[in-house]
Amino acid sequence: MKIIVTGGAGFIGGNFVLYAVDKYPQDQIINLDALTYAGNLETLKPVEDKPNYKFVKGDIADREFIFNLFEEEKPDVVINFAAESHVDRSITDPGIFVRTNVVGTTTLLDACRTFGIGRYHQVSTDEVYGDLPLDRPDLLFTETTPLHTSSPYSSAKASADLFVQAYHRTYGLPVSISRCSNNYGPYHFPEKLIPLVISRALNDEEIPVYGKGENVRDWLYVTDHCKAIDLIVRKGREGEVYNIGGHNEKTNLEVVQTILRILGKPESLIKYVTDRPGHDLRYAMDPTKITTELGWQPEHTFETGIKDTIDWYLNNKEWWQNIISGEYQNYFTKQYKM
Ligand code: NAD
Ligand code: TDX
Repeated sequence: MKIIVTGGAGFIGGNFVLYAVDKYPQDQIINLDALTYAGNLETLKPVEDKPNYKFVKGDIADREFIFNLFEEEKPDVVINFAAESHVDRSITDPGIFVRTNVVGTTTLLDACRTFGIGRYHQVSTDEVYGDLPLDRPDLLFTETTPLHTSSPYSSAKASADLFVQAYHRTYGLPVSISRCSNNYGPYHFPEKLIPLVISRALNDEEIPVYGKGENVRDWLYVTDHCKAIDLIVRKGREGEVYNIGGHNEKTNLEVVQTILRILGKPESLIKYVTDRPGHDLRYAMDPTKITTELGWQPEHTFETGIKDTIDWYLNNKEWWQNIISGEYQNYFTKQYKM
């Protein structure tokens, strides 16, 4: 089987490529990535010489390039991880989110229609469902929860999901969609909460917490997400949406305090800063469908996953120090004014 993985130089796509190249030596994995600020080929070092792996630099919204690639490679499966993924950046500059997340997705769908495909899989997010109230722990997102987005990021992701479903209904394209909760783990870009806290705490720098730190996220270790996607692509039903999550709800403050405690750093590093505009209060996934239908179960709890993640950042300082020593500093100063 020949699989095009888009966004494979990013956090989740990178973890997926490392997993799939190793697990399926008989498959060909083509990693297609534009190498934006979030793409990093260092992540792929362990597989770069493997015979079943190939990297191609390119933009999923570049129609001519994508059509040429599909004509040449004739992939059996496309798994679309490529996206602009940071909510804060979408608030500053929505346009690129429309281009990559919406136009990029429809370009891939058109190429799949034109050249034929066994399965197109869209990697989506819990954020398409909007948010849940903090005082109703009984409420969870299911696959039938209406789409109700808050940020330019989630609106672009939801729009892409609607196109994927339209291409299934209108053209019969064999698609699937997964919507996962917040991921964490190795190779996570340090603009996102968990790697930002780990990297800054290790440097004894202030940690920005939005608002009162009361917002809740449902955390899943990245390899559990990758295994779920693999299952859906191989065994999931066409035209279906599958929610992915492991029932690991934490307030942001709990997450920050846990990391500081494990690292032996003081809570005085926490700095409460102006809240994110439109900040979603709570995400919580109901993964019953993927659990009962496909037998998926997460292997990590938050407690084991966060320890493994911190160990990874301690043992791979070069990976993240290279990032924060570059253009990232300008982003941080502009975003946080600190
Ligand atoms: P990321 O920002 O770490 O990586 C995105 C990758 O896509 C980068 O390698 C980047 O170079 C590439 N890319 C960006 N624009 C491109 C373009 N036009 N053409 C080709 N490649 C391009 O993102 P991530 O956190 O790994 O997220 C991957 C996917 O998973 C996204 O679709 C995201 O919406 C979804 N998701 C993320 C989370 C999470 O917690 N991070 C949770 C649920 C779903
Ligand atoms: O400096 C910060 N301080 C802070 O309090 C940052 C970067 C975040 N936060 C808060 C905002 C959120 O409530 O922490 C929480 C997590 O923030 P992010 O790491 O930016 O993730 P989130 O906005 O929840 O979105 C993530 O999960 C869903 C991913 O970035 C998305 O790509 C994915 O779809």
